[in-house]
Amino acid sequence: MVKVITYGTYDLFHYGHQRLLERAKALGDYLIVGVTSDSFDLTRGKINAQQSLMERIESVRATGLADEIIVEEYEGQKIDDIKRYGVDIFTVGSDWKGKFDYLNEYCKVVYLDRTDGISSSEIRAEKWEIKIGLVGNSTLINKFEKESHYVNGISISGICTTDDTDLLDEIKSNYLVTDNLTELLNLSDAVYIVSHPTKHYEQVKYALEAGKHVLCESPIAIKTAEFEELRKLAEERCLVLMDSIKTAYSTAYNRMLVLAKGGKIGDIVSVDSICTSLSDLEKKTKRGTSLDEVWNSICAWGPTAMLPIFQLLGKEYVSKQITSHLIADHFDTFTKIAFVYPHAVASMKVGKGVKSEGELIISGTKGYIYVPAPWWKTDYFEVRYENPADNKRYFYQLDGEGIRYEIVSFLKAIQTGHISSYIDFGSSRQMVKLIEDFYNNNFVNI
Ligand code: C2G
Repeated sequence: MVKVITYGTYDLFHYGHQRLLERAKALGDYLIVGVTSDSFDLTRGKINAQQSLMERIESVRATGLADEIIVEEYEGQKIDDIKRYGVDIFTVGSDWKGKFDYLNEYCKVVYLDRTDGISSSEIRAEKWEIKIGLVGNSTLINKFEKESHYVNGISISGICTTDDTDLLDEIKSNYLVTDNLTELLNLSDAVYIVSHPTKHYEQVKYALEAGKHVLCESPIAIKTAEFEELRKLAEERCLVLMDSIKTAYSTAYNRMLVLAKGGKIGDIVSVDSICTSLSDLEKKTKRGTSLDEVWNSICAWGPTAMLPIFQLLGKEYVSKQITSHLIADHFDTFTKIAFVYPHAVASMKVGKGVKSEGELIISGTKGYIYVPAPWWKTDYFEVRYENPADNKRYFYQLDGEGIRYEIVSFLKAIQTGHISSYIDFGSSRQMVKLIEDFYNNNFVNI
């Protein structure tokens, strides 16, 4: 019996896949199809398969061509599979020509001609091409544009900015750059807003009223009443309004949450997060930018620093104290918030004019999780115990600081109508609430 094996994602199963499987089957008597898992696809750069692993397996099963279906989960699995199943022929489409020659050592390798004119990427792009306009004066616009190329099904419609100093030249020359939001909205299905937080409410509202989906750099507003109003407006109009915090989409961060919640360190008793950066404030001060145009510490870092606290301990803290250091009477170069929960405590320290070790520590009754600086864009963390021999280290690839996964989530939310944000509304609301407290002078000034 000649055993044949082939692998693929098989997203939005199409004629090209069908033909490949038919010819693969014809090469022998028994066909094994390896369908890639979502996490394996992530590590090989395929980030926006539309269908779940189960749906993709079901498409392959429905062809009736596969005698056996397996899941491909890790780099190097092909060799293990070939040995384990006694495979005679490995086959794949000609778009991979040469890439799998190394398998010749274990079995025969056959590249089958790829079917022209059809691909999952094109189907995704055709079905869902979403035009996103970028709004604001931040360098995050450059990052967002760069990351957008990794996600198919979206294009950038232009940039609305009142100060293009930080905008890359190639972006200025390739896209419409305007200071007129209406002009940009007319060309867009959705917007990413990263303007100064004091402008968010007005711009988010304007975009939603124009029927556009919104991804807004957190905080969405600086008053809870405004946040609630925007949320209601989005709901009424069936539009997506998503809070943007890239860390929420980092693989290491999410695995860390699961381990912490799963009891790996026992009961969680304390969460301590620190986020600081000096360069933005320094650069803008030198340039003479008004402080009113610069993100202060609580807005720039507050939502990121609060994220693990709310996601691990919930939003129902018993008390909190905000302490800030101000310059020019209103701009916090440093803020600390101490929280007390019924059975735990938490603290966050954020700074735009104060530097510290940007680490995250989650303390539990059996051990602790240590995420080294800069924890908000880490690919690595450790679970540590009293006996160092029990310590475990975890690595996960982080591409594009999480931004590209965030874009995928936003896109999926638009396409499916289901919010697939990793940040729940309760957390977003609580972030706004604390920022509102700060603006209402509910803090100790040091
Ligand atoms: N294919 C094809 N013609 C097309 C599109 C795809 O013959 N128009 C083939 C591919 O070459 C591959 C199979 O169909 O053999 C599955 O394609 P994908 O779902 O795109 O999976 P891919 O990323 O190519 O995965 O490690 C190698 C893989 O797992 C192959």
